[in-house]
Amino acid sequence: MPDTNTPYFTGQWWKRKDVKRHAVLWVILTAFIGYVGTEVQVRAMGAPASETMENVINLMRIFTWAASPVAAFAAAIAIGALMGKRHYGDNPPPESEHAIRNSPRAIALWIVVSALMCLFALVVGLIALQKDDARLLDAKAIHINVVGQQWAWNYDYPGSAGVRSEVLHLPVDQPVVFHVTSKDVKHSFWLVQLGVKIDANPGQFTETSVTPNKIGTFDIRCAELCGLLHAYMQNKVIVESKADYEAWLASQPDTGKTTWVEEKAAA
Ligand SMILES: [Cu+2]
Repeated sequence: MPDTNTPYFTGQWWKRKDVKRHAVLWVILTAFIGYVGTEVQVRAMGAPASETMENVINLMRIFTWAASPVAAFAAAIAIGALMGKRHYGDNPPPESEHAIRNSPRAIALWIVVSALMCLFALVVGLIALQKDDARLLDAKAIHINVVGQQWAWNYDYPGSAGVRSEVLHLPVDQPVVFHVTSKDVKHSFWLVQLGVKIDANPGQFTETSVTPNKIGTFDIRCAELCGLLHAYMQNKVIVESKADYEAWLASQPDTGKTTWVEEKAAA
């Protein structure tokens, strides 16, 4: 017969040793998962070069810190169970019928908290998406065609009568709309520090936009496994002053090429 004076039976579950152990683990793991999921990742991606990327980082911080207690709770139970006293036998230990498991209050709290967290993520996410869509309609934006192929990106510039480059040039503080497609398989166009990533699908155009706000050289990568040399499908974007951008555009040979899509339509 178990001792019914222990916290297992008096309803004072918070006094239980294993509950305390799990609580400590929970706090430590929340901090660890939150920190790795935000600061370590943010640092690996480099300083943001657009407001879009600043928003991405903010969203990442909010979502990760909101989710890390949940992930940490499951991890704390898994790790805590390994650390605790083992129970051997065919039947559950007598103390397994405890207050939390059968408490309607605990179950209701858990359901309400998770539902609120899902709702929060949905609303914040929809607001962020809506901001991106608004930029696509900016009348001042310049439009650049982006074509992915195994294993490089090509850019066609507007109003340039056929300037095509492999390194992307952009004027600073100027909204840009990218029309992205692929010549062969699926790729994903990723401007790392500008916070833009969108699929490049063959036979289809996807649109995305950004306003770079920092002069410098930033990374472009393919973010969709697209074949043998996928890992090498990376290049640079040079964000420069409007004058430098226009000088560069004027210095490029006029290939007379139309955009790849127009080429295909003409063939
Ligand atoms: Cu790829």
